[in-house]
Amino acid sequence: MQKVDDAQAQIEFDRRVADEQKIEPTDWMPDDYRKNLIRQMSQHAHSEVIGMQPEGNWITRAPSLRRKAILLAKVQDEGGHGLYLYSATETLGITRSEMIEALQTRKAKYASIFNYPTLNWADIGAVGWLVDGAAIVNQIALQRTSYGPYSRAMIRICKEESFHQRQGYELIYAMAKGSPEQKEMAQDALNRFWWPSLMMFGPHDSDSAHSAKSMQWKIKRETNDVLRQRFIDQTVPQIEVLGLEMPDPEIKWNEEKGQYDSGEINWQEFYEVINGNGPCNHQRIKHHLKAHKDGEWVREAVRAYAEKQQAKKAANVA
Ligand code: FAQ
Repeated sequence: MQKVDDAQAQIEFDRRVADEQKIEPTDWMPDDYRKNLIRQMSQHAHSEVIGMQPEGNWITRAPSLRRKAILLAKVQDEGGHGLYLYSATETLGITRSEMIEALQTRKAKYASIFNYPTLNWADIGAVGWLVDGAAIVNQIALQRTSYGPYSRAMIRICKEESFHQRQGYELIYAMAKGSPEQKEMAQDALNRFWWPSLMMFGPHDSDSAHSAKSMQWKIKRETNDVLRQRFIDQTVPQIEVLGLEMPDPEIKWNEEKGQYDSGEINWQEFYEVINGNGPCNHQRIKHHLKAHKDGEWVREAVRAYAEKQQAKKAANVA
């Protein structure tokens, strides 16, 4: 009997996905759809939270009050994105603490880019311009994802990410048009962040384990390679405006395709980083563990307050 119900529910689910209707938390969904969403959304949330570290590192060293205020606001936004995304993922039946445990025990991944260091102030411009720029290209597509809470979170997040991208570009522009030393720093930041930014889109479509299913279920709306190419095509003219050299000598306009050709990513480096062996993987998790431990008193206070409120409510009822 259960089987027949599931078969009918599956037909209804497929019809709604085909019709561009959103799937909501209380709707029936295939187990693998739920699992895949939990994997992608929780990893996305972890990326936002771990992503605060490379920039947070520069808040105390920002060169002016204006830059410090902008950076503080941006890093705070990233924390907020993590919180929306953890909440949206909880609607699928997993708890926040289960997700955090998966991150801290390295069962769950987070975006490879955050395992690279931010060595100087120009890197903060490169993070906003390139990393947020790449994140937006991916997240605009995800505004149309089939899961309602994820799609709605993406709409809000994209609005904030465009401020992040603009502030990064404005920062790198000031450096690229500044003194020869500043221009050199901007070029160096571009050279170091270019390839890791391209890696954010994931492996080539032919090597992407989850893409086929995720595209069928409309969890993902465009493939890794399509989004990566879109990012290259929109960023190359920005490099030209900055007057910087291309970070990849193979970048060349292809008239026939109407897009830029470019060199091949070092996939060995990508897999090293996502498997825990990038330059900062150890440092990022160590820092997260410490911050989590330091915050235990806050969680304890919240629990104690909730218990007190509960007891008050029970006493009033009695
Ligand atoms: N890093 O089969 P696929 C941001 C893993 S937010 C690490 O192609 P999928 C904001 C993948 O998880 C940035 N791991 O996977 C900000 C899978 O491993 P698994 C985060 C990666 O899911 C800015 C395996 O490789 N954005 O930056 C990466 O279909 C500045 C096979 O790959 C999102 O998370 C990678 N780059 O496609 C914050 C967007 N690529 O799970 C602070 C949502 C692949 O089986 C400062 N996510 N892997 O162990 C997505 O769109 C997708 O998950 C992809 C990967 C496109 C990232």
